[in-house]
Amino acid sequence: GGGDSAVTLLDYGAGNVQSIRNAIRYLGLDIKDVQTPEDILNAKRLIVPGVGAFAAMMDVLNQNGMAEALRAYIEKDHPFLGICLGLQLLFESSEENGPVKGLGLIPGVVGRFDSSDGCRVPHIGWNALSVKKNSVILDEIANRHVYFVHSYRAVPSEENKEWVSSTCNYGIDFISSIRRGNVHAVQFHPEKNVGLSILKKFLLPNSSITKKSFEGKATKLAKRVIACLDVRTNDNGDLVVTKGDQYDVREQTKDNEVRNLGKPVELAGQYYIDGADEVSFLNITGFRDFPLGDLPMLQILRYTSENVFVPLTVGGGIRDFTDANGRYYSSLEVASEYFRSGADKISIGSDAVYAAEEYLKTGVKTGKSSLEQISRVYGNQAVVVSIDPRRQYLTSPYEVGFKSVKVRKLGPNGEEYAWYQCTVNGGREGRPIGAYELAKAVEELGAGEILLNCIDCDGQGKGFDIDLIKLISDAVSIPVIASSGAGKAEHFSEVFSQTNASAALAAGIFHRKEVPIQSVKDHLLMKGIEVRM
Ligand code: 1PR
Repeated sequence: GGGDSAVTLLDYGAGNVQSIRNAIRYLGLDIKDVQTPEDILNAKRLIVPGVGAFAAMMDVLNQNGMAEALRAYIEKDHPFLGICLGLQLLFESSEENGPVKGLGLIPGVVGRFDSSDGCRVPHIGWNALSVKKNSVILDEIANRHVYFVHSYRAVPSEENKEWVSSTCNYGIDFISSIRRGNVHAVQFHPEKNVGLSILKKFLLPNSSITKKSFEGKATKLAKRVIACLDVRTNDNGDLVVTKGDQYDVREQTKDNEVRNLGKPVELAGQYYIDGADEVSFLNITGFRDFPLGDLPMLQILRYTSENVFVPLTVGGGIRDFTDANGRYYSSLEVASEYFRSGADKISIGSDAVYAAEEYLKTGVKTGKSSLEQISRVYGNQAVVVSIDPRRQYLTSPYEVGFKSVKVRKLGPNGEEYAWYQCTVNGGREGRPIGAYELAKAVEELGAGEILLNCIDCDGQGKGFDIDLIKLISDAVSIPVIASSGAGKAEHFSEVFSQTNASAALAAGIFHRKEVPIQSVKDHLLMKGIEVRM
């Protein structure tokens, strides 16, 4: 709906655009969805977000004549804001599943980051901009961290430099925003946190922006501090935030009830205000009941994404499913429902273990696993694999055929080595595959990130499993999120200084209000570790 105060939004249907809608609404504006090429030509202000695969987006735009309309609209210098893929498609072409032709308005070819530059791919997290020319909409954020989540990027050249309004350094200097006249585009996600000021500047040019003073100038990719909410229904059917103690969520009381640490939407909203860089929901009984049947989980996501402007990840029960009436749902359908409800990323636990076991046995990528299906459509940066390993001590590293490490703390019988056995169904069943083998297999299969839990450390508050996190973060070139065991701020600086983790996640210390998120970030800043303030 919406009169001329409405913002025209081109939602081509395969990306997660919910967070943009929520941000525009948050700014008090209506949205008019593009239905036909004429809607583009008649737009007063046009936003083109894009998440996922370049080819998928260009296919849709070419089929329905919208690519032509976009070229015409932009050549008339009408107010335009492209986001993420919405910047990339302005270029000649992209190498992603390519080469695929873009709109060809800006000289240059979009290419993939090269992990040999010492950078993990995808580029996920909060990084710093180097502003090249006055771009009006960037004024507020010149020294702030903004959120990137992409594997491909355009690079500055003699031919396109007149367009470049900012670059970001990640192995190389790539184009983080362009501007010419009223045509703007950003590689990062303006709907996340400080980026909101970009939307405000673009949509409400005469609005006054509050200059917030803050400490610490953004200089490089920040380490992320993530708040995790394990949710499940308690015994009278309410969806509550719970927390395992080595994955056991039941209180040691006579009622043995499910631990109840609060309400999901409220807690998530509080963590956003407290400065969490991301929020994760794990539907820990998702493996039992069908997530789409589990409407409260989708409802939680819709409400949360309306007020939480940092990336949301949802996991639990994402796999193919046949419901009680024999209706089959592919994991892609399940994941799409989560994306439509506002998730930026989904995480897969048990189903990724089965896919990795199959792949290690056959060496064949069938393309049928949930991991492959979802990363093919939404891009691998939208797919996290959650690993639930249990430490298995060994007297010698050759006792089992799985990768083992020398452990810092000896085992109960003085064992010097351990391997990390993967489990499924929330730690209930051990599988014949190690965390090392799983991580490398799922990276091959298209995972964009690893959430690395540890059953032994979960809920103990004695620190992360440094041996495990070092083993895995050195084994893959995708980002690894350290998880399980955080008890104090020092545990975060320890894991970032002793391993190559890109992020650290905690649950209990935040739910029980023992350690404020801000105090973790102040501690990391004091230790010289880059964090987003
Ligand atoms: O197998 O695809 O249905 O996914 C299930 C998801 O739920 C997986 O991500 C799995 O890790 C998670 N999960 C299943 N059961 C439990 C449980 O606790 N009984 N949570 C569970 C696993 C990981 C985090 C926790 C960290 C840090 N816990 O929830 O935040 O361990 O906790 P701490 O900071 O309090 O130590 P699928």
